[in-house]
Amino acid sequence: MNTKITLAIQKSGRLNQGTIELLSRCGIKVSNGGNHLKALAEGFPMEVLLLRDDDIPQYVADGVADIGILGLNEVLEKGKDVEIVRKLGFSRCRLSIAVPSAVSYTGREWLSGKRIATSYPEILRSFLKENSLDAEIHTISGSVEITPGIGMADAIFEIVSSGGTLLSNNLKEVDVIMKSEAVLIANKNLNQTKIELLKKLEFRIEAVRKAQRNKYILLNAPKNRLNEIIGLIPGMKSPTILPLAQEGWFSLHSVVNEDDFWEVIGKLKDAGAEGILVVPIEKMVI
Ligand code: PRT
Ligand code: ZN
Repeated sequence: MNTKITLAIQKSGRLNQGTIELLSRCGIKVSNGGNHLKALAEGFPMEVLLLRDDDIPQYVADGVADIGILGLNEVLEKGKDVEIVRKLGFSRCRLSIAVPSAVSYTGREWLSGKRIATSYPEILRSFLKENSLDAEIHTISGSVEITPGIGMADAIFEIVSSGGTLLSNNLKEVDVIMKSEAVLIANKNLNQTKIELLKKLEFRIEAVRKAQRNKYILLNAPKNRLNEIIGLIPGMKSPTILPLAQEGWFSLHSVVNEDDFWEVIGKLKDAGAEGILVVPIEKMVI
């Protein structure tokens, strides 16, 4: 019986580096495979298929690959029958409507009767349907942003990340339709052995993601304000407190969530904390 799980990843492009990095943090080393379709993975019973991202949903739906990593936008566009297992937190972008800068976009009804260029016709189609809008969809693969400038479209529906491409084409983002990031997808009929392997992989990914979302914080606190300072740190359970050689001072260690980070740091300083050190966490299992 095959005791390996087959993972499909993008061969080259925007997702490739983030995917290889995530796997590496999970202790899985993937050789780049040269020109080959298959690559070997070390550190996990896994076989890796290197594909164009467009092909990954079909491979996973058919069971040629058991699982895959690609952008949520591509999964939704292809509409294949696969399970979206979890978000992975990299290759973040959004799919937006953009119009020429001079246009006054009054709201979604402005799109009625207009020509919209996109490389995501299916996502656009369902958005138009949901909003009862009737617009002409022009499907284009690549350089969608130039189409309004050459009179081919009135608006575009495209991936936006920094917004630089829109700006350099005299376009403005007027409506964010969906947010996307890399996701892990799976075939819906995995056997028990493969389900177990997927769970093991998810466990590793979760530990890496948690670590990425948190920082380890060390600081010195005067005894008379210790309780106040402890109260400011939403730690894992409770912070570690160690006495310093200097009388009346303690060293305090804890974990702070990325979202609360700057606010907490500011409050700690105001409460008399000194020598604050913030360090990245490699893995986190709680
Ligand atoms: O060859 P293959 O088919 O595998 O790759 P691809 O050319 O289809 O895709 P690729 O590698 O360009 O992108 C893969 C995935 O990365 C996408 O499906 C998204 O999920 C994600 N992603 C994240 C992006 C971007 N950011 C991005 N900025 N995909 C494309 N872009 C393009 C966008 O199309 C637009 O033209 O970058 C431009 C906008 O960028 P800003 O920064 O100027 O706004
Ligand atoms: Zn592609």
